[in-house]
Amino acid sequence: MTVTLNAEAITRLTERVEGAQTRGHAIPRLTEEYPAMTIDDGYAVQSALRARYLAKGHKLIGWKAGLTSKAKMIQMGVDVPSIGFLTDRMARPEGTEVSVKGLIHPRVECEVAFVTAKNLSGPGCTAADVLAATDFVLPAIEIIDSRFSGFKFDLESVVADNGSAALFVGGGRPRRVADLDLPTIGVVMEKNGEMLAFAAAAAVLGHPAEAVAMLVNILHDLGESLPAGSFVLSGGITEAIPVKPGDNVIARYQGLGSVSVRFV
Ligand code: 0L1
Ligand code: MG
Repeated sequence: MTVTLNAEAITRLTERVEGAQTRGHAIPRLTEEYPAMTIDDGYAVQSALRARYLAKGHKLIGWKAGLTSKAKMIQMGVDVPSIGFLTDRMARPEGTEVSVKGLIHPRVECEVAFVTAKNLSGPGCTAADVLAATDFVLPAIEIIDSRFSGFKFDLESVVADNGSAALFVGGGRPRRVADLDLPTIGVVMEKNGEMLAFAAAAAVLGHPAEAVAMLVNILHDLGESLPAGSFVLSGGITEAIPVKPGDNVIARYQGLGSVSVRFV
């Protein structure tokens, strides 16, 4: 870990990001004030943010891998994946209306979610370790919302903003990984009846379990591990699609069913 910011700067940035997340207002990239900020500084802010939410009673339920497909990396102009934490307050039930009130410029991503049955820890966690520790997988829609103006950011800032995590919806048909050829699963994203994106799950680092292994290894660098019973979003399979109130989104997963969300 190469944390260069002092404790005071980390606290200031954490309060700034928390304010933007909870009040739903856009802020400039953190690197505008701290141009020498490192990715580890971003994770130091993210960890402090997590501690603040947990102290307020939010429950940590899992983690998300972000920027794990070439489509996403190209869309956002970065070349390294990231991770962020997920809490109970971010979960929304499938088939209900999801309010975008309080979000700045939400976008949706279709992802494979993993639910783990065994603890996983790094270093050296592999996709095979992840598959052996997985209870089941299910389709999910992640609703991301960068708190940076114009959805323009750098990796340092987006890591501090918890990888743009906002809300997520799991659904479809949970399946055991042994019964699936996960990388070949096709996913189609429709908005208001129009097909906007499609890809195979292999778009996520060749295999979504690779993204979960990457996440476990980053957790190790942060002094953390992934406990059994965690819910993990493995990363957007296609690029992210903007949404607004009135939009209906459906993500159809071959062999895993579909997840739908109506935004209000
Ligand atoms: O889940 C994601 O891939 C989002 C990572 C952060 C970048 C973004 O906001 O698009
Ligand atoms: Mg995502």
